[in-house]
Amino acid sequence: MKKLGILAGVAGLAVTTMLLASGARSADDAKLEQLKQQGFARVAIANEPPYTAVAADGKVSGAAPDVAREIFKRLGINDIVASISEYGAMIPGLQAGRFDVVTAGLFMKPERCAAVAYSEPVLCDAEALLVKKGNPKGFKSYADIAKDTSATVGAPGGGTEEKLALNAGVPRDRVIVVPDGQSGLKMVQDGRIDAYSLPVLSINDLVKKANDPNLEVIAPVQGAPVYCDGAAFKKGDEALRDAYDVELAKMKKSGEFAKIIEPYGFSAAAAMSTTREKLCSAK
Ligand code: 6CS
Repeated sequence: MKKLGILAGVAGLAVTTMLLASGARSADDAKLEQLKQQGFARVAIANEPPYTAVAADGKVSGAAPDVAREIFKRLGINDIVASISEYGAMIPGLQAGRFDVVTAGLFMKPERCAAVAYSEPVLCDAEALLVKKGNPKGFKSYADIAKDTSATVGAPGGGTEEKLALNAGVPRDRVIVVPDGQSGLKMVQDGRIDAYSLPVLSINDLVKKANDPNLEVIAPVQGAPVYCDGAAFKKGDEALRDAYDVELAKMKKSGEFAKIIEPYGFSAAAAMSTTREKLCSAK
């Protein structure tokens, strides 16, 4: 056993030597140095405006990637390359090394905080329900949907709204996994689901673009908390996350953070009024 220990020690020394030779101040900075050499950070997004959006020409925008792009530039990483992922697949993809960071409006919740290394808060929002005009079933909360044994609600797979509906008592077979906003909108329009749930700004963006007078937005969903996301890094990449937080704090202080997110409808004050610690310990 002693021999194995000596071998591991020698290997570790070799890796650290190589990293320090590459310019990393310590083994901790290895990820930052790796991304600098890579020239871009691989980000996971959902393509859910205004959080994240991919145009027909492939251009990535949205409040979350725009903040990330600016911060990574300040860290010497010139660009971001985005992959679209279902919310439920983002954390496993991050842990498997498919992405370097999730910048998608992935809301901070204790179970997620245990699985990733979140930055400080970036985008905050309440929850909403998209229903037919007149809200025929009178939904104000997920509990209302649970009580109506014929009611169905659509939500992103592995997303917060799916969890909120299930926790409110909506049976699994009445919580319909919907792949994206356009599908959710169509399913409500066609009467295939009674409600579609996303954060308020996402639902409002869908409704504005749909221009359909037969739709109504119930917001905020009663009893659902206001959530905030952060950039989500892999456990072990805390040095990179900390470097990201230093730049995020500077941008919050200078007003540049507000300049990026507020045109999308987000409140800089909301993100600055809370912390990762509070959000990750919320009951
Ligand atoms: O964090 C989540 O799970 C939720 N966040 C956004 C921005 N949209 C839906 C998703 O369920």
